[in-house]
Amino acid sequence: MRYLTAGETHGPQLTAIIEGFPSNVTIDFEKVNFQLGRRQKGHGRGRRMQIEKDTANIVGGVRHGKTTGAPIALVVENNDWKHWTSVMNIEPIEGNDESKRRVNRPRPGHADLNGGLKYNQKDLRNILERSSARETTMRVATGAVARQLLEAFGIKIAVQVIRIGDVEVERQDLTIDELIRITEESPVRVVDKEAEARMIAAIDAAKEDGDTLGGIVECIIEGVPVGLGSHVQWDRKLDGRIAQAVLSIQAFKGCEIGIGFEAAKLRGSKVHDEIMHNEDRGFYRASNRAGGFEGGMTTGEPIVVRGVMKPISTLYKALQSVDIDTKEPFTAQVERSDTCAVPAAGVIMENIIAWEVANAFLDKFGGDSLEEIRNNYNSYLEQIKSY
Ligand code: EPS
Repeated sequence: MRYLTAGETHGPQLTAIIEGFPSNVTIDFEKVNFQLGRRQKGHGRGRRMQIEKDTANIVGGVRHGKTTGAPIALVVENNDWKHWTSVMNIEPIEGNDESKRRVNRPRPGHADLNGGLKYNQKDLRNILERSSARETTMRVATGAVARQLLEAFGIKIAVQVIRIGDVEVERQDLTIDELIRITEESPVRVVDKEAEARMIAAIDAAKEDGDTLGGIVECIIEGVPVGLGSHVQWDRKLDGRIAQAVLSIQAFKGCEIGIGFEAAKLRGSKVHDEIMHNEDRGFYRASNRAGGFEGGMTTGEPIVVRGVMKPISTLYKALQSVDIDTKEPFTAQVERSDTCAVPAAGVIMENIIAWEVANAFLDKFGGDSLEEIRNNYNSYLEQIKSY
């Protein structure tokens, strides 16, 4: 299974095509739109989110509510397009730099300068329009389709923000259902009310100063069977695939699985999870510091992944840059943006991980239809039971 996305942040629409999705999976359109709505939320978002009301239009591959096995085509319209029809016109237009909203002062931390040099573009708008995190809309939409396959097998996914700037949440012992319910009600997607208030204050203070804030998000997936991914080849290791997907999210700079970087400080006896067995559960681990992976394969314990998002690089208090025409020092061009998109980034990470897990699920259980996959899945569970 694979997908591609296309479209610019201020263009008419965003598009995605999913190839290789099995047939007979019920697709609930509201669930796709629910995920898109979650991605738009969060304290710290800018004015653009008041313009957009993202809803996906499925224009291929689904008939009478079920997938047919054909490529699934998804489209999300940009409401903001109506303000950009001339600037983003596909036909040549007359006008000066100002009317074309040409960008010639690259913003540090963005793709602007590298992209301009690489693609030989003297208007950096041609880079920023595609590098914009607006593209994550389609990554959430494709993940929201893929997670409906996982849901058919009882797999549950949750995400929580665990840090924004220097504010960290106090950990609580919650079930995945409680985690989903509580974070959904929080404007910064946390379970700790005290940290929530401090995070909101930190975002407001950064906004006041024309600055931005990053953070850490944590995703948990429960109900995944043992043996997704494989140790036999580097690009079949599912933890590695997840890390690649996480680091491909705009502004993500780090990814940890399980206790992650903490493992460097501890002895092996405090890192590895002891193996247990009982009649009910079969094989299981006494702890889950490995975050659900050993040898690039799922252990059957919950998958735990953290991602680090850097502060958004579009600053109202612009940083030092160089004009690409004159080569003179200038402050970077100021573009409208968000102060903090960490809560939204959590939703993005959750859905892109859902995609990776669904992909590994299909690698393992194969099949072109849901029925064929279910047969393979059930017979594998039988095999595991009698191992
Ligand atoms: C973004 C800049 C802002 C964000 C955008 C990502 O957009 P604009 O330039 O139109 O104000 O709002 O995020 C989204 C539009 C979105 O849907 O998440 C950027 O430069 O990456």
